[in-house]
Amino acid sequence: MINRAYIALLALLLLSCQCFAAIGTQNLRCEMLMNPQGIQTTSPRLSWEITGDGRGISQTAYQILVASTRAKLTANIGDLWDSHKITSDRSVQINYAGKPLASRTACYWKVKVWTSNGESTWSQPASWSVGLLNPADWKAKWIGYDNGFPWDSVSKFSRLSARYYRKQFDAASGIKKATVYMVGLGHYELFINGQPIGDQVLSTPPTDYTKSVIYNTFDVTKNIKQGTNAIATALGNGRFFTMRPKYKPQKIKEFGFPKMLLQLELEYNNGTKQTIISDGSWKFTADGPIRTNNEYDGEEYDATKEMPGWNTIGFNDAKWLKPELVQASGGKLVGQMNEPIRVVQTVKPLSVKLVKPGMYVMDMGQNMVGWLNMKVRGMHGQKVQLRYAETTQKDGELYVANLRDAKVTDVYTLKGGGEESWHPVFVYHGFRYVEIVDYPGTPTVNDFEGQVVNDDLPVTGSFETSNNLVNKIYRNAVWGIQGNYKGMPLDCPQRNERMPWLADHATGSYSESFVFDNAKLYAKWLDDIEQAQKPNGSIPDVAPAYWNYYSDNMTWPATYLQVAGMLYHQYGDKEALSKHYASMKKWLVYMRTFMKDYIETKDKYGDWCVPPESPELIHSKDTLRTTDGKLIATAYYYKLLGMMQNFAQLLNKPQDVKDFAQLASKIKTRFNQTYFDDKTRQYANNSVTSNLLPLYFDMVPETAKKDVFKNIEDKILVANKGHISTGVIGTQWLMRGLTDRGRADIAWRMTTNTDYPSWGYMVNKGATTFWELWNGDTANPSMNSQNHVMLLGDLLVWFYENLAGIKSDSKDIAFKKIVMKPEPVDGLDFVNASYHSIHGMVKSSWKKDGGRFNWKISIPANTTAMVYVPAKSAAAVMESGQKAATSKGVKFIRMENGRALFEVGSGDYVFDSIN
Ligand code: RAM
Repeated sequence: MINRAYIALLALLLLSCQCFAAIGTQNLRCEMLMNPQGIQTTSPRLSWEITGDGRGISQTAYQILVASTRAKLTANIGDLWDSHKITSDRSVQINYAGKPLASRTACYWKVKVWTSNGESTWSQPASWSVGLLNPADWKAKWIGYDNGFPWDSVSKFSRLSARYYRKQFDAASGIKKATVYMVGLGHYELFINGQPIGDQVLSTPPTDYTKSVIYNTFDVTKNIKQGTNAIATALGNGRFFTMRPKYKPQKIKEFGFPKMLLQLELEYNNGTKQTIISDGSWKFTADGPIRTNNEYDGEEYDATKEMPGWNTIGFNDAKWLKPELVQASGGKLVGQMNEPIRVVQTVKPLSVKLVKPGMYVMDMGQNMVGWLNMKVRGMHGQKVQLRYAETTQKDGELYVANLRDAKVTDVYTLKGGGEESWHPVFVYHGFRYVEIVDYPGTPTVNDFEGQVVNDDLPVTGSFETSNNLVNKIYRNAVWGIQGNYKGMPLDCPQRNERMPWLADHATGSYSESFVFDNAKLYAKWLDDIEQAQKPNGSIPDVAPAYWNYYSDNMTWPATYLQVAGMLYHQYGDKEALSKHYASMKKWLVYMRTFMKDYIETKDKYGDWCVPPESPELIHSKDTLRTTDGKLIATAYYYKLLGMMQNFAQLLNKPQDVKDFAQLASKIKTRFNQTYFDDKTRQYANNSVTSNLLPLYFDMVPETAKKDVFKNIEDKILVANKGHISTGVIGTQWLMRGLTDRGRADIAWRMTTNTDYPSWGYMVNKGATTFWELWNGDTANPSMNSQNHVMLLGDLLVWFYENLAGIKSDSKDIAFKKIVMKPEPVDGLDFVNASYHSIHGMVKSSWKKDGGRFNWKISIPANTTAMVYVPAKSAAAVMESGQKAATSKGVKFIRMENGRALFEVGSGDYVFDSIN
């Protein structure tokens, strides 16, 4: 019997754009992704999530309807696409295959599925709209002003005031639809009739603006009224007018003065159309309240310069200037496909203390990224100064040495006459402490609110254990990860750098996917990286290449392949591979030119930031601690060839598979001849990284694997007394490398250390995020951020895949088949974790109960799981009170290394085993 009530379809997801519509019982944080506007593709991918009671629900067929109006969809008319019933178990990443989509098309869609439990009803509808696909769709003109004003200065520490633009226009009655397409470089705020449009901040997203420029699309039907309207924008500098212009021009990319492009399209009920564009008829001024704004140095806002009503009708702009028609920056216009940056949460300060007359220091209790909203009362013209830092000095004053020459100072000038409330809009800060100077009266924690600003990504994971230190490490990691998302992943959010360094998020992107749905952010980053590739194939270390670093090493650019692989493995995003395959291959072919006799000679950073021998050092000088750069580069080349073979296979390129395999085999032979010492069974200097890379990348001869692993064990346990000794490279493979060979206990030991060097050491020293250096409390401040995520390595992957035991199968990717294999290491009593995969929610909660192992799991509909229950025998395992092997929907497969392996379909299970 078909019981429709028991199957609900959840989450219609347009993966290549941004749509999640929640249906059913679960409450995803997904509203913001619903109904994406102005996507830049004619073949969006559709995914849905099935939820239902009972076990073993699998999809047998689906039908998608896409309609051009809501009414048609309601009437079940798929005038754009009716897929009809398609026999398939695929429920994610289905390419739209209906009528060709033109610019501006609105699409409403829904899906129904047939499953092992019967047929579902139609899902709730969701929608998307197509952006402006052709350059000819744009009638608007770029406007700006390619100069500073007398109060501006263009120098190393530039001061450039915000520019304010406005225009009035008349609209007739009977507006059916109004859509505005907006680009403001670097940042913009947009208003219609005084109302802010959208809740995004720090938009336009950062790109290399000579390659691509992202526009936003807003439905503003409700904002336009019959009669006269005013449309207005404020433009800030962002990455466009760079933070250090005219300073080291060979290193820092400059784009020019802020500019904008705006097109407002009105559609009337009677079929007529009206378009309002940015052009020479606008007015502008730079003599408004934002006197300067600069990501490194801060924002200065003079409320005495406010222009009441400037963004509404009737404002007298007679003294304002005419903007110049300026050159486009050269980049292709593309609709935003990744989530916008928003204020995602608020933080109440812990304390404010007077440190010397007129100067207070406030503690937010958390190293956070965003800004401060301040309430203040005082006299006209009084100035309050806010300066931000991650730590304080002994005397309680700020410690700013590690921010290098970033001035990180906001200044607010009061207009007077009552309570004023303010926060900057075109800058953000990375800080825990704030110095408050010249605040009128006594500042209290109630006068300030921290606003956390980053890409607003759905949270995918939760992770909690019986070990408090591990929970703190996890918590700090989450703060670090989110704080470093700024439309691209950054290295750090506070000093005069804030650059999208590639290797910082190599395995990191994979770790982060367990915490946030980072699929679209990283798809965007792959585009950034591809756009940064030189014609000869070279890929930089920083992309977008705001800093001109094309050092041609292997490990930083390798991130390009690692991220593409992550998107495929975690989300089933095959487009990440197909779109970037040619560029990845080109890069590898280019790097081949630096190979001498199958050894890759190019390396720059080595195993960056290993724990140094003395506390003040940034980089170790001890050749026993560091790892030979060529060894690293060659091992990476080999590893990447393996990944490329896989990609080529998936994309049906058999000749490439062969070529890559042949080259890989030659590299392996030469690598072992060069670095492996048959007598000592060691690679190179026997550092953990030297042995780990070949072992984990499968380069070690079968007969030597045990011995090589023994060297790693000895190095960690004996020489390093259970401590970590790897840097940014080794740490990416370490925890999994140990666990795969049966030594999760060593990984656990390193995780729970609290003395130097360890993650726990950072926590114990009061860190609330992660440090750039293992010795971040003592090292030279010239490179010592307190909020870097690169030393996390594969720790979070290990938390989820190994401690919780939630992992996608490597062939049946994207959690279509799930490998549930926890490591109940000694010292850990329970883990409660969940991961919202693209197929649905996976849960794993295990606890040790006397001699019993109790494990609750949830497997989403339309997936299966291989479940490894720690047990002496299959007979010792119960499931929901039954013998597991005969329990409904549970199939015993075999015993494997002290675990009983079962196969299950979707549903909730409770396993109990007696050990
Ligand atoms: C530092 C960056 C980054 C790292 C590079 C090599 O300056 O902060 O973390 O990737 O160096």
